[in-house]
Order: sequence, then C-alpha cells, then structure tokens
Amino acid sequence: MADTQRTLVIIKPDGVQRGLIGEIITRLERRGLRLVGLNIGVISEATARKHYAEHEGKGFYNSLVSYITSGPSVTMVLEGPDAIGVVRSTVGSTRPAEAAPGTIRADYGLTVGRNLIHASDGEASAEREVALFFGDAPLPTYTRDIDRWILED
Ligand code: DAT
Ligand code: MG
Repeated sequence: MADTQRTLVIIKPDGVQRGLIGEIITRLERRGLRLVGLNIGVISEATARKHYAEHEGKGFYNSLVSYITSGPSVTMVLEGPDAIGVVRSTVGSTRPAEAAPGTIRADYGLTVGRNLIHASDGEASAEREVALFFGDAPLPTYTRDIDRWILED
C-alpha cells in the first residue's frame, strides 16, 4: 500500500484572479485527495522569500516573489496515498507550454511566470512548506464516508 502523505498546494494570484479556485480544487478533490487545510490571503514577502529560498540568486527570483505576493493566494494541504507525486502529476510541468494536456498548467496556462499553481516536490519540501504555511494551525485528522470507495484497506 502506498504511504499516506500530505502536500502543500498554492493557487497563485493568477488562479484566484481568473476565478479558477473551484476548478482547481475540484480536480484535486475528484482524484480522491482529502483536503485537510485551506486558507486564502496575501502571502507576505518574507514568507514568499522563505518558500522560494531554493531559487534565491536566480534571474527570475525577484519577479517570482512579486508575482506570488501580488494578490490573494489560496493555500491548502491535501492528503492521500502518494499525495506528493499524485498532485505534482496533476499539476503538470513547470512550463505550461510543455505540460501534458489534461494537467492543470497545460489546461489553464501558457507561460512559466503565470503557471497558476504550486505543489510540493518531495517529502522534505512538503514537510517544510506545510509547516511554513500552516505551522500554527492544527490540521484535522478525519476520514470521509466516501473514503472506503477510494482507498483500499
Ligand atoms: P515548480 O513550480 O514546478 O516546482 P520550480 O520549483 O523549478 O518549479 O520553480 C518555482 C517557480 O519559479 C515556477 O513555478 C515558476 C518559476 N520559474 C521557474 N523557472 C523559471 C524560469 N526559468 N523563468 C521564469 N520563472 C521560472
Ligand atoms: Mg518547485
């Protein structure tokens, strides 16, 4: 059986401004993933810099920080078997123009600087990012009645 994992997803300001919050959450929820954290708000510059610290010094770092802080984002935590990889493959490649059709970035995006959504890329980053955005909030542990139709014992 696959390991149950938690992963951080951000609907970036372009996704919020374009009215795609529901579409994006629906796609993730329909896969069977369980939502255990959800918040909307403007990400502070300090948090954005920490979140994207691995890209510090790259040419796009400052514009990436301005973009992610330019308006409200939706931050969420999703849970499920192999959730980290499952969400990354549902999101698609970093560059929407190269993303596989059917992925969120391909279906709604065109350019790398407006690629709509962030998802943690591994266990260490998921743990770090969930703590960065939801560190103070206790996340619920629960099962849904539908889970027996989605998850094997
Ligand atoms: P991902 O978001 O798929 O994990 P990443 O961690 O490599 O991709 O980069 C973080 C974000 O930075 C990405 O979603 C968009 C932006 N970005 C990455 N590479 C870029 C580039 N070459 N030019 C402009 N923006 C870039
Ligand atoms: Mg990344």
